[in-house]
Amino acid sequence: AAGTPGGIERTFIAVKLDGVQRGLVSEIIGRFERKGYKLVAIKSVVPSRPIAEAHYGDLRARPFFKGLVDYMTSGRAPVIAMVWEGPDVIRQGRRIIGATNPMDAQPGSIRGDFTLTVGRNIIHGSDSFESATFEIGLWFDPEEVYNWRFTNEEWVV
Ligand code: FUP
Repeated sequence: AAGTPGGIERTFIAVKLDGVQRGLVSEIIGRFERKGYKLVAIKSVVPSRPIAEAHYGDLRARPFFKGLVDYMTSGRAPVIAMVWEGPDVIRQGRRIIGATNPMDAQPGSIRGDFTLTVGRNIIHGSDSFESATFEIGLWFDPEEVYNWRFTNEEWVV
C-alpha cells in the first residue's frame, strides 16, 4: 500500500533542463522503464517561480538557492516531469539516479554515468514518501496521473 516502505509507491522524477538539452530524456526514461517501473504521468513544463521555490523549499537558506531557481525557471529548455510507480520506487529511484554530487555517484547510476558537476546533475528524484507526495501534488493535477495495468503484472507483483 502507498506509504508502506518497500510496497507499491509513487515517486516524482524530473529530467532537468540540462538533461533535456543533452538529449538524455529517452536514456533516463529507459532506465526506469527497463527496470519494470510504470510511468503514470509525464509532461514537459517550464516551472513557474513559485513551483520551483516550493519544490526546493528545503534548500531556501542555501547559497545556491536563487541560482538554482533562476536556472530551473529560465526556460532555456523545459523540465520533463514524471510520476513513476512500483515496488520501492522511491528508494530504488534514488539508487538509479545516484548521489547528488556526481563525484560521489557510482558508475552505473544516471549521475555517475552522465554528469560531472552538482549544479548540472540532470535529474531529480524524491528522497522520501513525504517529499514524493508533496512533489507529485505540486507538479501534477490529480487527473494528470493515470493508473493503468501492464498486460501481465505478475512478474512485477
Ligand atoms: P538531490 O535530492 O539529490 O537532487 O539533492 P538536493 O536536494 O540536496 O539538491 C537539489 C539540487 O540543488 C541539486 F540537484 C543541484 C543543487 N545543488 C547545488 O547546486 N549545489 C549543492 O551544493 C547542492 C545542491
